[in-house]
Amino acid sequence: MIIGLVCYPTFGGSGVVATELGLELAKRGHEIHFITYNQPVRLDLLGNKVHFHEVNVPEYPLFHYQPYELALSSKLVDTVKLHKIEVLHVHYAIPHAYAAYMAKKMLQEEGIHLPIVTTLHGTDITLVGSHPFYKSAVTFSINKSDAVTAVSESLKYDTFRLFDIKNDIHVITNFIDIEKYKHSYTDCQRGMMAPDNEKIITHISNLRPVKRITDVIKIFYNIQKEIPAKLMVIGEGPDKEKAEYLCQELGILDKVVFFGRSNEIDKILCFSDLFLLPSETESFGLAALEAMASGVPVISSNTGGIPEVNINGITGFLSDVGDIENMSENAIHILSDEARLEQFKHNAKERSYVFDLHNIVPQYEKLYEQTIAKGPQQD
Ligand code: GMT
Repeated sequence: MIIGLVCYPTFGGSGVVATELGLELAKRGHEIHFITYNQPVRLDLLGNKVHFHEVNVPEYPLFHYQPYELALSSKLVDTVKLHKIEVLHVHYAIPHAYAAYMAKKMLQEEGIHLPIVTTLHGTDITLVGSHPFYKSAVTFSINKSDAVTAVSESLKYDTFRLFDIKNDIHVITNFIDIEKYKHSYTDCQRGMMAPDNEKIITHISNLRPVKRITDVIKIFYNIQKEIPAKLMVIGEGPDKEKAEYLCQELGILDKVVFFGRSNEIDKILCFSDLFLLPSETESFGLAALEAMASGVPVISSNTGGIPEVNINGITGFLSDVGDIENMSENAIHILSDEARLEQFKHNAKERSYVFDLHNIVPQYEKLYEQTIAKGPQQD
């Protein structure tokens, strides 16, 4: 198939999922066209099966806001015509599903049918999308998509709860490439980060308020009072400074490493003992799954799709959002006994196999085939 993929090209989970999906689809023989405003961060392998088309939005003094949707829908029309794209898969509803529908209508005028698959990722539904400013347009574009997927049962449920949706929603979960995580622990160069007696705790996110980064710091503060430990924080975002100030206030700045954005997530997870994800809401928690695939147990909040990934008492623990004490106790419980820690690490890795891309990517292929086969629908 010739497949167009629209996503955010940043470090966010939805962009990562779209990029890994495109790369795997290309390996499986499909021709992939990424259409977005920058080359996606994990897309370092352009070739005869993987192409990137940049959406440009030139500055113009009259525009207070640059009309990205307009530029995107125009670029979609041109790219679909030029490369004979058979199906367009958009990741994150806002504004991608809306721009895709506009492109579809423009192409229809020229007798070209463009089936659209929309994947809902999280805040496009739970935080941003359901805001009254966007809700009508998001509802419209989900209902106008030829197929809709959500990355967890929880997100599917939230979509029906928050919007008036007439379409089916298929749950196709996020995935990881298990092969990438088959490293041996001796390769990890753990000694560079911490002495052997210290445990390494990790948090990866875009450090936005929804991630509750100050909870991460407070949980770590409680842990290091009981167990020698270091905290690795990976990512950039609006709450980073707040986190740094809190570390200073608590006197633990020397025990916390802020890495910024990193393309070396696998290496950092390789030497981690525990992953913290105390988010306010999380439709899936791809970062937690990546940690588990590296054999790192997860201390998380019991919210959204996280319990579909992290199994309480097996691969880590789940606590109520904001229950720092419970999360700290659970972390200390896992870390304080070597045999127990090893068991949790083993369980986390085993659990991650369920989400291997070889189980998940064929579900997208099947959905594309079905959507193309349906042909144009009455609109
Ligand atoms: O909604 C966001 O935070 C952005 C989005 C992204 O682009 O990173 O994250 C969401 O999509 C990820 C990939 O499907 C999920 O793993 C994250 O759980 C989800 N984030 C939230 O629901 C907060």
